[in-house]
Amino acid sequence: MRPIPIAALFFLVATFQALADAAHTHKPKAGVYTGHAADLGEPGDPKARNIRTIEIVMTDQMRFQPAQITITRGQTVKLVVKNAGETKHEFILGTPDELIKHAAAMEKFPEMEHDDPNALSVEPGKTGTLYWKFTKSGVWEIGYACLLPGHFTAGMKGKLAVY
Ligand SMILES: [Cu+2]
Repeated sequence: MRPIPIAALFFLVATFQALADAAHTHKPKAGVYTGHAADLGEPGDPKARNIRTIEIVMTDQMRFQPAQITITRGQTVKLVVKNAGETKHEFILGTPDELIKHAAAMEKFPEMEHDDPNALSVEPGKTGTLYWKFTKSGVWEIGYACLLPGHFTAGMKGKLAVY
């Protein structure tokens, strides 16, 4: 058996660390939100004025309804996410890059729980609520997703546009 080159080991450790960081660290500094989904804005204040409510339904067909949402930049949104299925689903906000990396991590560590301001884990028949302030404009082909193993690859994702 050939020894594994040390450089490859460093690469593996660095990759794992990057995944772990992407998945679960928050480094707030000087009041600027730098946690999950920071490229989409920041956690919303439930007491903000002019909150827009958007209802999203999750199904066992591995779909979000609607599968696309459009938001005005600067708007604080109350996302009311109902699980209409008979299995658990998640609603996680993020950029395509973040969500794809995170989905890969979830395949390896299916028991990973999400307790983050950009994420909801919703039991069957229940409804979860998440407040988010969309401070950055852009169009993300994947802006929210369910990252439970198999769900993301089955198409459980939605498009996000902020103008
Ligand atoms: Cu799901």
